Amino acid sequence: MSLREKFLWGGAVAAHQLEGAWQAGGKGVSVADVMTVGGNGVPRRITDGILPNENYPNHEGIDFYHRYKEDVKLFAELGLKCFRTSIAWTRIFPKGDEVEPNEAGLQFYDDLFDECLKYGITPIVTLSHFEMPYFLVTEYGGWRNRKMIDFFAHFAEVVFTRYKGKVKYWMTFNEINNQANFHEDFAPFTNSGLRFEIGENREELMYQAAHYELVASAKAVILGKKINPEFQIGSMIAMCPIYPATCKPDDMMSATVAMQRRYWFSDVHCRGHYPSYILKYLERQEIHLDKTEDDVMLLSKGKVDYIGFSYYMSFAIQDTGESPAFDYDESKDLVENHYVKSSEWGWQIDPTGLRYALNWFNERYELPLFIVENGFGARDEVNVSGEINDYYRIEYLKAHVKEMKNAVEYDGVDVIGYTPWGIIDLVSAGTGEMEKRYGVIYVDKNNRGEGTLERKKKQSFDWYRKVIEENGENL
Ligand code: BGP
Repeated sequence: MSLREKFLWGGAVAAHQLEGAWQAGGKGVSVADVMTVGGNGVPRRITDGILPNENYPNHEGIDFYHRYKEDVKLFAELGLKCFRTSIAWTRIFPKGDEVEPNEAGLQFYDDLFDECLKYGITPIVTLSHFEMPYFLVTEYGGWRNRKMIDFFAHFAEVVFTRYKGKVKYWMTFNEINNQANFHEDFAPFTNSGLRFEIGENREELMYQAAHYELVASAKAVILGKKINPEFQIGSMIAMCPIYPATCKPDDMMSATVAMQRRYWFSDVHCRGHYPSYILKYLERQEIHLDKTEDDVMLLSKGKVDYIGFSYYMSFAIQDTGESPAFDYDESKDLVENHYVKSSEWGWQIDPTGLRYALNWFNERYELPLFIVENGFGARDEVNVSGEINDYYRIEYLKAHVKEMKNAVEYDGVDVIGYTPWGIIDLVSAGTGEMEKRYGVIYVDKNNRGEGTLERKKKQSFDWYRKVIEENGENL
């Protein structure tokens, strides 16, 4: 058995990481426009609106807003069947709580989707990819506030209605489960717009915000199906499988618990209710969620059609004995896996883990799976002949595509498509820098914001073009 005939080979990006034009066409300020720049292990934070420097990376991005025609043409040359992007909420609702949408913002995505469709490229759209209107953070406290559910549902309804004839595949929240790692600053600040006060119970807030987001996601699924029953609306989960560091039974159990703590989000998305182990955990932690009967009903009715997920790396865990039984502490218990290599940013490279992840989802939910992010972040060099020989990226992608095929051919997993991350170089979400590159298309711009923004094909461009042309047959 080989890949589906109409397998969706594509590329993925997110609005705030490449569009730039942060104030064009009536766009409002999003959290992504006012975050600190990280790098060197420093997490990014939402500021009080004060920006770190005038070359703030997301403000210009790679200027995709003005150059999308040139870029979509390159995607067509690459042979992409689909293109995953997100809609910047602030282009449609600059503040987030308005009733009437901003027409110029809606028109931009109409034009972008038309341009893709012109070349037979299917748009795949995420509603909330690590951003939200900054006004909703300052005025309402972000997703700590139940009102977000209605603001988000209204946003979803408006874009579903507008693009119902152009977009079929949707995802609600990018990497919704990333916030499970609430000890760190970056993840909770992005989709959720949470700014923690000193002394606040971060964990409690995370679970509450996540609950509202899950209800909002379910509500969007229900609305979307009414607007167009053909819609396929998926979840988007950050999947980094957590292995036991050894076969010691307590390591094994720690890995099971760690997986539960990170991946219960997909249980709610796919099964329509909270799993028992999270309910027990919340009880033990004395976390009482604001969860109404209506919420429970919405969750049960708004189940997703497919599971979109990102896969970059795997983790390993050992039982340190320090964390209370079955309440593992991610910051203490994760360890390095000596069987795999790491990228410069410490991301553990593990292609087999992709097959493992595909099987994990398949066994658990038996839903179609869509690998909507996978890729290798590196500092690419342009050589004296002006070429970019990113053989390491080809090696990474090839190994992962092979494992994806193994999951399809040997394990019978239903995979809809594969969209490598950052198909064109863009601003890194984790660091805010340009020089952690993923693209098969290079963009001339450095961390200081200097460069011509010229696009150049890397060696991986031709490699990926051939993979698509042959539907992954000869890797
Ligand atoms: C995922 C995000 C993307 C993206 C990618 C790579 O978590 O969905 O937005 O940026 O990771 O991460 P980074 O940019 O930090 O290298």
